[in-house]
Amino acid sequence: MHSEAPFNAEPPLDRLRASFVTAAQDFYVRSHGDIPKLDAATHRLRVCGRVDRPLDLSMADLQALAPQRTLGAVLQCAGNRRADLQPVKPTSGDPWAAGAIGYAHWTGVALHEVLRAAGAAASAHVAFDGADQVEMAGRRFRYGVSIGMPRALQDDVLLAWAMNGETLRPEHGHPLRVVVPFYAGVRSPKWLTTITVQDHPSDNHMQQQDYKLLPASVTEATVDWQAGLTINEMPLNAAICTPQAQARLAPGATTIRGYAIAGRRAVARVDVSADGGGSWVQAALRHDPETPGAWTFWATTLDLPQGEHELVARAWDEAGQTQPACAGDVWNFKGYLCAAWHRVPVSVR
Ligand SMILES: Nc1nc2c(c(=O)[nH]1)N[C@H]1C(S)=C(S)[C@@H](COP(=O)(O)O)O[C@H]1N2
Ligand SMILES: [Mo]
Repeated sequence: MHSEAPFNAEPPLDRLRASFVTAAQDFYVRSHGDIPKLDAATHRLRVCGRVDRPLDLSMADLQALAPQRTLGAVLQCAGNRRADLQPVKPTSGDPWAAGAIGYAHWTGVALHEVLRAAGAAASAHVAFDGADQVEMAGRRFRYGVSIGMPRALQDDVLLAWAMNGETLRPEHGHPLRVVVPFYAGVRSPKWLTTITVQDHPSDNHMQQQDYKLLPASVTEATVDWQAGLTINEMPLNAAICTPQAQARLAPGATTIRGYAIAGRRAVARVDVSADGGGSWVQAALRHDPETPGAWTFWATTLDLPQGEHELVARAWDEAGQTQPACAGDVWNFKGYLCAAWHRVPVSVR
């Protein structure tokens, strides 16, 4: 647990790696304010802005509006693996290890069906509001973000009420959340109350002044948020889940296990090193070819002699791209998108 209020927690990595589908109770929670207590029986979803027919829907109305669909998708915080950046230089934000990620089956209706029912104009952006109040930068406001209309119209963007076949838990957005596969978790608002079709991105602090990628030279004091890259698609990444950092192992065969993710491309290869990247072996991969939004699990067994070792993992995607070697290459003061080689020191004796 990183903090109790707001509630922020991630599972131990061995537990995360134990199941291809992450159980709801093991799924990381990232919240910016208090978890609102909402009642599905009285909850309303408003669809407004540049639409011909503004909607004010109960959960039952929403469920009757379009066919229900279930899809598998990874959700990942842009701050996943931030802890690996902090030894380079401190950053703001909680020191997430590699557990601010999970894979679940989400059930709901496609956002584009709701936009069509409302007669959404050919506007550029779709903004979302959550029911939670966030306190940031000395202000108190409702959580809000937006995505571009082209992404909003794709089939895989869901308004979801269930996770792994069960009603959403309060901490994961009960009774309704957005799921935008491949995008950073921040664009998948929980406790959804309002969808606004508009010609500009959300002017909410969350969209304008947070979750942006800035160069290493920029600090909290000098930041020009408009110059930052809005974090949407998540980069190629891989993490070692077992053994865990600082593990003491017996000499001999040790199985190294982890996950890898390549966004819309497939993970083509995962290399594992027991000598800090001096030499590599290729791990066996487990994909779900039916589900582009799923992650890849990988494993390999290495013979580790006595001594101190730095285990390293790096993934390659179908385009032959791989990850940067050092956390220092990707450091930024907000601590986002740490996709450097994952390095795990272990001692064998
Ligand atoms: N309303 C609301 N939605 C939110 C957040 C939030 O604080 N409030 N946090 C976002 C962030 S940064 C992430 S990473 C994901 C986390 O989803 P989870 O807690 O279900 O894992 O929710 C996103 N949606
Ligand atoms: Mo996040």
